[in-house]
Amino acid sequence: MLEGRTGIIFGIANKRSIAWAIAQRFDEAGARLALTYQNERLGENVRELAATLRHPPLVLPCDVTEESQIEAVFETLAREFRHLDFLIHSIAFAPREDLEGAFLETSREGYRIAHEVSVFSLIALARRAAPLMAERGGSIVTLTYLGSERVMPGYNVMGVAKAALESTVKYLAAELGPKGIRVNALSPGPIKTLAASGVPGFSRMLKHVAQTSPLRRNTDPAEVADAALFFVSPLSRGITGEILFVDGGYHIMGMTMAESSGEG
Ligand code: NAD
Ligand code: 0WE
Repeated sequence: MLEGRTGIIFGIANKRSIAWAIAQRFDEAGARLALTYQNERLGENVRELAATLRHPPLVLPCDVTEESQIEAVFETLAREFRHLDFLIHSIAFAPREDLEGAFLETSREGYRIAHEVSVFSLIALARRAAPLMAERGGSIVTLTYLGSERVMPGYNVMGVAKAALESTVKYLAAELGPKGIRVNALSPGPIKTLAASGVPGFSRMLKHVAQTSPLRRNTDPAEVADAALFFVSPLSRGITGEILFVDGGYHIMGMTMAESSGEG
């Protein structure tokens, strides 16, 4: 499905990363890939993972808070790929202190960092990707979470950042649509990744979703990867500015049967 297509994936930290599931799926589908890593500590992991793919990808450093690193990535892409068909943004960060305790105590710096890394980075990357996509069109996909529109205990400033991210998807989609570039978001249910490790109560959250979602199970990263493949393929050619839930239907529920019968 992606034979002859080129794209870049931001946000692989280790084998559990959602971005890694996407990279594997796209590699199987025949894409030519570039993968980026945040720092040299994670670069080691990413190079090892990259070596297991069928088509050897470009592997490049990119801390999205460093303008010079973003520049360098897109200079390499322009030189090596010429055209870019897709970009996957799978990056989020807020300082741990701001995800613990009271939302009311969110720090100015924590708020700034969460939005710079998790939201502004999408604008910065889309700006550089657009000229490389303009010739034959392209697809930009980011990862969001239900905590943008519903209050999830402890998600705090990340919820506010995801609300901004989803709005950013819509403004980018409106502006880039005339160039044939689509912009969409996937919204998975909770998945045990590095970004979820050490989140207090995460195991209970997984259990709750498995017990109450319509499909009665947790989200598999491979399901997110398949939906990402849909968004970068022509099957989704009529869709832009959309937030697609890949959460076993969890987000549609009001009250569950167990709760209404007093079991929950
Ligand atoms: P992950 O920790 O594997 O991925 C997060 C990535 O963000 C890491 O690769 C990390 O290196 C990168 N990152 C953080 N700061 C960066 C910076 N300054 N520059 C460059 N990269 C930076 O965790 P994940 O769960 O795969 O998260 C990927 C995306 O999926 C995030 O946007 C997250 O919000 C979203 N998401 C995760 C879940 C879940 O439950 N795991 C659910 C819904 C959405
Ligand atoms: O977006 C996320 C995780 C985002 C995240 C996680 C961390 C933990 C470690 C961003 N920054 C940090 N900073 C750290 O220092 N998810 C959707 C996964 C997640 O995180 C939660 C969740 C879910 C789901 C935090 C609280 C409640 C639910």
